[in-house]
Amino acid sequence: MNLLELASGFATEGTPQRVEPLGTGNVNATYVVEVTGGRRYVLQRLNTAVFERPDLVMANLETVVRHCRQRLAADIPSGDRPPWQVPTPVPLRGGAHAELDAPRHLLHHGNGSWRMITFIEGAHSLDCLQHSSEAQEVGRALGRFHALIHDLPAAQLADTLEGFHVTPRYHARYLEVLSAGATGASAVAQRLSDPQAQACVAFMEARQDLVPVLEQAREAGHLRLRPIHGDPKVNNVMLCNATGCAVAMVDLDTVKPGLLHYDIGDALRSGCNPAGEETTDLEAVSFDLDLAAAMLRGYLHEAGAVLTRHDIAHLYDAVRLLPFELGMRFFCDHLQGDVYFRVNHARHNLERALVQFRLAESIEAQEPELRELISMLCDS
Ligand code: GN1
Ligand code: MG
Repeated sequence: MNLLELASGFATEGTPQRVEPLGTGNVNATYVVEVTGGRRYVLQRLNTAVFERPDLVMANLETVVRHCRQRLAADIPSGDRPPWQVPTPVPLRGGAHAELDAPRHLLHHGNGSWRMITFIEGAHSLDCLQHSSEAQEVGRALGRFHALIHDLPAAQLADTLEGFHVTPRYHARYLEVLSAGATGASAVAQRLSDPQAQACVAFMEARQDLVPVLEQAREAGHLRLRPIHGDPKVNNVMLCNATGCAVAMVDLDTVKPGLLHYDIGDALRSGCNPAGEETTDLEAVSFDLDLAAAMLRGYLHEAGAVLTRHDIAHLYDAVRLLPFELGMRFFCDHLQGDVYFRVNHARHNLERALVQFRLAESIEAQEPELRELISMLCDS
């Protein structure tokens, strides 16, 4: 079955005419489908090596979308901004092509699980930010999203990605892979012999104390779990073409209880490195304090009231930890032979890891300024 045939399994308003790859997601394969009449939709093949239960992913998505829609319906519209939009799953067309036990939004074909989601029209996303105005909107988007989902009951969501953002778990896995590579002539050992891989190993070894900072604060009762987006990287924020205002957050597969710090750290690590996470020019990688200030300002404008004294005290740690964690995830995946993140070439995940570690270093080099910025913004 080709992509157009797959697309026609869903109840679109019009007949699918064209399918093209969309975006730069590292996990699912994503396409945009145009139907007669001009409407567009997002078609995705879920990566079942990552999301082992696509049925539960779709059930969660339905729950999150329903909750956001109810909240938005009760909201007083703010006249000066375009309305907030929610990407919504499209049901299967009369059950066509679906296996009998498939949920109403999932099309099983071969060993793939496909779903369709509405396209946010009149908006675009950015892979890298250049201007403070963009960063402020990304911050507002995350704050708005947190405000929308803050009362989503955890019991309504299945945990479809256990251990997501729990840094000590990634670290434990990394240490296992590392020790597997310490002996013999395995593929892991061979990858570890590369000088850039050795630099990654040394970088992480020097920062072992960083690994448990957030989880320890959670265990001590200083930070508590709340519903989060989980993957708020900058290109998951849709900005209105006409006004530049944030109008949606997409990629809602990882919404579940977590620490707000995972989200805030992830938005800052992805948005405040103007070179972007796919650059191969390590010298160009740095953490931009002006972008960070604008993003935090935007976030606080929408959601500042929910941050406690302890939350604020751990913001710097979060901003430093998230690029470190992602670098470790990329590097570990490189050592294991790229089983999680989609890659274009054999060193791709190693290169991505080096970018994140360089970013973490840039954050460390600006620690006093960043701490000062956080306290200035949060105390005002
Ligand atoms: C993955 O699929 P995508 O590209 O939106 C990953 C995030 C990483 C991101 C880095 C479920 O997100 O955690 O931050 O790559 N998503 C998952 O680009 O692991
Ligand atoms: Mg994602």
